[in-house]
Amino acid sequence: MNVEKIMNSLEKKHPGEKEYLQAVREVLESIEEVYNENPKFESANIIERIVEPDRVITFKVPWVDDEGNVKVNLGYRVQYNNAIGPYKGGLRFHPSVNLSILKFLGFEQVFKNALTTLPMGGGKGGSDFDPKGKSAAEVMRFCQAFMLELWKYIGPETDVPAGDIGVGAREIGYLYGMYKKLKGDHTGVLTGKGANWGGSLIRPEATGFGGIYFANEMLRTRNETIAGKTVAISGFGNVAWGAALKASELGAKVVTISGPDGYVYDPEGISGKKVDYMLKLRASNQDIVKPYASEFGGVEFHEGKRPLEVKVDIALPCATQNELNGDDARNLVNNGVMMVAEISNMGCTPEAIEVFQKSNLLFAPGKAVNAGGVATSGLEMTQNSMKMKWNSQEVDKRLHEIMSNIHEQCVKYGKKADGSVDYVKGANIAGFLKVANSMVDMGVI
Ligand code: 2IT
Repeated sequence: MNVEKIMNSLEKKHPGEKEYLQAVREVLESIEEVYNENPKFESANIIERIVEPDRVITFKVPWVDDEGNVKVNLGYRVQYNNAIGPYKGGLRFHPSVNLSILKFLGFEQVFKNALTTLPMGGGKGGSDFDPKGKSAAEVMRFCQAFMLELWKYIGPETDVPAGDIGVGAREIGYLYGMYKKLKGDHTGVLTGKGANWGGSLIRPEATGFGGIYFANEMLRTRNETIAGKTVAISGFGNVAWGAALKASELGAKVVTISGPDGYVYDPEGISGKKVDYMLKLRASNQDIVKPYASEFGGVEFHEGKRPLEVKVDIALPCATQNELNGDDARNLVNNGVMMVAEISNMGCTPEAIEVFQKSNLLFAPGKAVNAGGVATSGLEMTQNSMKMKWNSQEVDKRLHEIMSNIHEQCVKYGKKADGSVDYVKGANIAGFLKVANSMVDMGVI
């Protein structure tokens, strides 16, 4: 395999798809060695097959706003790879959504899902719909219109969507309701469902909880734990909430959360009712964190700034792709940060990752750290097909085991000569081998 040659040809085929090209390059650079050691991959041309999605479905979504205006958004589903199970991955509703972003997310999802130990292929979808400021009725009408098209392409053994940025329990409810009406059966075709109608306990918390379990495993390699550490979290949505909840429960002090408007610095630590308040912030649909500062005393709000400038022991990006750049990384390193774990998908730029890897700190990528979310979606699928429901201890125990297993896989494939772990390489190789070997087994299809 010649990484530059493949990248050149992809850049020609998919000009301007920068997030997609970034995600592919990272994986190819990690797996080059194992790929070249296994001639069966080259003879099956796995590389050209794995970098392209199986198919991309795009559609228009017309809907009517509260004033009676007819609006049109774009809808997508990228069915990336189903070698090890049905396509599985979230839906993102955000004005930034485009094909490049969904292809990068789908590509990441393929390897992430392989790491979870569960039988799930990779996919992703969404829309450029902006939920900010929309009424509940508008969100419902949009979700219904979106599903009116999407339902033809999904199913419990075909493709199982879930939430991502802008798609939470409420949106999954509206999407599921429409699917059920159109299809006429009550199957587990979406995950992240409500607890009363097929959803798994712990699914809302799972991405953040899993991220903290993984972070603790990383710290354990240095005989440390998260207890007593100061933590900067970016974002304030579902993922940031779960991470803040578990980190504070385990005795860490979470000092920041952030939104598009800036970040709050709470030196007392964000725990208890302050973590609960994050849910209110989210539910207000305003996409801002400033109200936190007026709700609680002794808090600073830094308008237009990002929380990575704060001196902390641990940084957990929990917002969106490329939110942490080279300057942020140098800042964190100069401030003596000991660990950066991406809980957002591809939260760090390649330059930031390079800075981290050159210093002696612990760094791990989103596809390993945040896999607890989709893993618990997998556990929801298991419960749905058994027509059973596990209690939260059962789900949490399995989530814990899965995160430890992912950590072990990263160590197995990412251990360096000096004993430290390259988690980027470890996660990419472990995920790749599982998917690539399955593709080889199944022939050229
Ligand atoms: O990025 C992710 O892994 C998710 N948004 C969760 C996907 C899922 O199917 O639960």
